[in-house]
This record gives sequence, C-alpha cells and structure tokens, in this order.
Amino acid sequence: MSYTEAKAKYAALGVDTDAAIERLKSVPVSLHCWQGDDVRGFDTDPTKPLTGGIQTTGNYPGRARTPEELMTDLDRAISLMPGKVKLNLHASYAIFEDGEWADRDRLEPRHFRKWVDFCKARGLGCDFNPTFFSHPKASGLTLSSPDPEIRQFWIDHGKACIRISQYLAEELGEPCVMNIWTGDGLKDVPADRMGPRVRYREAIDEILSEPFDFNLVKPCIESKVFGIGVEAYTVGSAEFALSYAALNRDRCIPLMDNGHYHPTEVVSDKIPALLAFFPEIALHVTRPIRWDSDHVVLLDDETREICKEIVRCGGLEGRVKIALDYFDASINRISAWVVGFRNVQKALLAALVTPNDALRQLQDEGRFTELMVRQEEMKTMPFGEVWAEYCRRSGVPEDGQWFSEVCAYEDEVLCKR
Ligand code: RNT
Ligand code: ZN
Repeated sequence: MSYTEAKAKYAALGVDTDAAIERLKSVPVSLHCWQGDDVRGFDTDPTKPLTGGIQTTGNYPGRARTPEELMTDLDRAISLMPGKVKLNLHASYAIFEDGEWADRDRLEPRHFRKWVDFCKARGLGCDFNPTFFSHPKASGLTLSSPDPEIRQFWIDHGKACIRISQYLAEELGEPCVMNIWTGDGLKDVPADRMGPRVRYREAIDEILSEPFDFNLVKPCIESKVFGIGVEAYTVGSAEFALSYAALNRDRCIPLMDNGHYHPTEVVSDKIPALLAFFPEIALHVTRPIRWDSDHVVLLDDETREICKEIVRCGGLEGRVKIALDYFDASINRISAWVVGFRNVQKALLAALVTPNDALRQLQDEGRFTELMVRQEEMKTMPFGEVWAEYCRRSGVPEDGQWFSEVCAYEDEVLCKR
C-alpha cells in the first residue's frame, strides 16, 4: 500500500493525514540528555555511583564522557528523529571552562553558555532540572533535610537553577520547563512523615521566591511513589506534589512521570483529570516495569493511551509539556534515544489520525457497541504508511533504514572510547 492509498482510507473516516503530519511537526518533545551518559553529568566524580533513589544498570560500551562527546552523540541521535526536538538538561551537566569549578549552589548561567550555543546552532529550545542527587550533600534528605545548612545549600541550588532557566528561555526564545524532583525519602518506617514534607514545602516556597517570568520559566513539581533505598517513604509523594502545584498555580505546574505510580494506576487517566483544573501540566514519558525502572519507551498500550489523551485534551496546544525520561546503560545509547523518541512521535501521530470527534460522539450518544467496533478497527488501519510519510517529509530515515547508521556510528565512534 502507498501513502496515497492509506490517506484515502483515513479520509473515508473523516481524518486528514496531511494535516496530522503538519500538526505534529511543530510539537516540542523534550529529549533528556542523561540517556547519553547514564545520568553521570560533568560536575562530580564520574567514578562515584548515582545516588538519590535512581540507578542505571548495564555497561554497554560508548558512554559519553565529556560535553563534546555528549553533543556529538546527541547530534547523531537527533538526525534520526522526526518532529521538533527540545533539549532537556540537568544542572549536573554544567560545562566549566579554564579549570574553573562551581558547586551546585553557585552555578551560574554562564556555565551553560556552551549548551546555549549548541541549541542556538540547531534551533532547539531547552528545558532544565536542578540536580538534587549524586552529590556529597545528597547522601540523605536534601530540600527536606532536618539540617538547616544542607537544606539551605539545596535551596540555593534551586534558586540558581531558576536563574539559569530564565537565561535559557531568554536566549533561546522558548519557555524553559524547570523540573524539581528530589529522591528525598526513607528506607524504613519513619517516625515523622510530616516534618520532612513541611520542610520540603517551605524549601520549594523559597526556591520559587526567586524572581522569574512565569511565561518563560515553568517550574514543575514531580512526585514519586518510592525509589531504590527509599522504599518506605517518599517526601514528594503524589498528594504532596499535586497539592503544592494546585495551591501555587501562579508559579508552578504538576509533573507526572508514568513510572512513579502504583503498577495498576495509569497516567493516561490522570491527564484529563489534571487538565480539568490546571491550565498546564508536564509529563515524563518512560516505561516502568514492576517498579520505577526507567526502561526505553516502547509503542505499548499505555504510551499510546497517554498520547491519545494529550491529543484529545488539547495538550498539543501547549497545555501538556512532553518530556522523555529513561536511562538504559545496557544497550546502544543512541538507539535507546531514537527508539524512545520515535515511539512517542508514533503514538502522537497515531492519536492525531484517530477520528476523535466521531468516537466521542458515539460515546455521548451511548452507542457503546459501535464505539468498541470502531476503536478496535482503528488498530488495523495502515498507520505504517502515514508514519513513513511523516519520516520522509521530516527528512529522516524511515523504519528499517536508521539502525544501520547507529551501528556504523558505534563502530566508528563509540567503540573507540
Ligand atoms: C527519578 C525522576 C527524575 C529523574 C531525572 C534524571 O525517578 O524520574 O525525573 O529521572 O531527573
Ligand atoms: Zn522523571
């Protein structure tokens, strides 16, 4: 079947595939720099393990060890991705020049100048994350610490990150989503669950008291259910993060990571629930397996369902900030980036070529038998042709044509590291 034939099939359902392709081209999806180097960053000892309730496993060859290597790898990956990429950086990816080094509470916009140059040269926007982990002062609680000095250090880090986010947004002319996530929590039964939460709330208040333009900087609060080493208690739980965002709607938005809920909960259902109240929300798209495992995003049912909700709820018009968040060190990292990014693009495109209005009408008219039939029939529509056309029009390889490029890059570049 050709694209023209596929287009006609969709047109018979009232779907304009050309319009869907055009629409998707301008939707930013944030690409996490941390898949390229197993979340190590450049500001701490690279031999030290990742801390803060997250972990990478695997030692596939070719991890990026320097900013230059990471940038080269990002370029290779981005060249295989259709759609609009936005870069997503962590504070730990600061680039120090001339032997200088600054601790997290002293980071300045100039430490990200090289990233700004990188983004400008490629027309990319940039999102940002304070890094409250993998640091000597992050061995226990951070923003919720009972130790005022530790807490102040991390508050100062958060404030520095607000200034850096404002700088990124101003320089690149695209809003910067700045996500606050800490791994703060306890391994075993707490004696005080509320104290750390009150301190966390006050610490975020202080961070967000740093002046910024809410049109340019979008601070987010990301919740989590548990992490490695903090199995019993997470300070920034779902209720905590959501309540904070709800009561501070003029300065922050909630962020849901679909690896951060109990296994039978689905973020797809939470998207419309939150959009009924919040003008904007943010997502980390990942793939949980049994727990927060941060596997590469596949084109699975929940990824498709998440993207359907984004599209149907008007999320593409800026209300939903989409970012990827996973890290697999056991496979080729360029491939991991490309597979996950392309799968989110596929799921979004599939949602865009779904006759959403007609299906909604069936629901509203109570025609549930037909609704089931139509929804099931969508699954065997010739979507592959529309996807291939989208890749061609975006100037990137179709499925079946990009993996050999990754293999060549592995031989020529990655294996020599
Ligand atoms: C961890 C959170 C968080 C991190 C990144 C690196 O469980 O999902 O978003 O993955 O900040
Ligand atoms: Zn996340």
